[in-house]
Amino acid sequence: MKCTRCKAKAEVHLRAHNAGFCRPCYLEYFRRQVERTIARERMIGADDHVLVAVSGGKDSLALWDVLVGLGYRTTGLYLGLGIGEYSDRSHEKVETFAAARSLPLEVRTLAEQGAGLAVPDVAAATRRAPCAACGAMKRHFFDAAAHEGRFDVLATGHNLDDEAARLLGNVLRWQRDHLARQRPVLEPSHPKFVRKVKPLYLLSEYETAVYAFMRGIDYIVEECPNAEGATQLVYKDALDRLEAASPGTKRAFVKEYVRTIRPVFDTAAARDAPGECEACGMPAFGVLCSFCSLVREVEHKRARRAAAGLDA
Ligand code: Q46
Ligand code: ZN
Repeated sequence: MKCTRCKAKAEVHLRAHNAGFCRPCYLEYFRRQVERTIARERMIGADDHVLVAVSGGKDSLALWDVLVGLGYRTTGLYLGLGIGEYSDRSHEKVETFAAARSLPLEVRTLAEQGAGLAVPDVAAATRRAPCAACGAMKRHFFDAAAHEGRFDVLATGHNLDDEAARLLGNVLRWQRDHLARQRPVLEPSHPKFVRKVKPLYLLSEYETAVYAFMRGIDYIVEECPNAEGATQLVYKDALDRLEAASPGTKRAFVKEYVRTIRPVFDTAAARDAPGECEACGMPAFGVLCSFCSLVREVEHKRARRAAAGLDA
């Protein structure tokens, strides 16, 4: 196959776009896609300072790399989740990436926030699925870091496969609140929130993997050990089959949702503006934000175990 742009020998074939690219044209294609998405959705202003949440995986590091290439002012944010060797290795990848490019990086760890706050401990203490506990904690720390550092935008590396799987899950249960909030740009609903954007939401996992490979980005290939049990993978698998039978399905599913269907849910999203968490001061819909509720639950469990003489 030949490169669709320059007719050289193609190195990558994108069935969804019925196109092939040589290496230089692919990198250009990828950057242009991100650039156009940012412009079309008004994600990032020219003077904005962007906090990029990086996990050490291909998507977030590819995103950081593209944003830097497009000339945005960025700082990386790595949150250590305390998930054994996986967290140690992902931390290493992020540090190496930032150091090699002299990019500013902020590192926070759940362990330094208090005893028993690593993801596996919180999941065990609160009997939640690890990803549910992890999701609530990540959201809290990303929001808090963006607010404290006075950033304008928080960018995450969610790709097309993530968004399609999430959309399918929300549609299967008709979760109107979740559907209303599933958008590539989430404007702040409180002064302590910043705009949240997903510039890769129309680029597939395969496309970001190819970009990361071609750019020589050393990312963590292994998945988080908790990902295996996640329902999202079942949805991803179902969507992969649909995509194989009909290339372009995932992109149409997500793109048309955002363009034509999601606005229907705007009224569903119009809930009261959040108040502030009594414990940490970040926006919350109840007395406590969901992170501080989790922390309370963990503390209660620890206190009960200590009282029963189960802990040292
Ligand atoms: S890190 Fe956290 Fe993911 Fe691991 S525990 Fe689940 S949500 S799978 S992106
Ligand atoms: Zn709180």
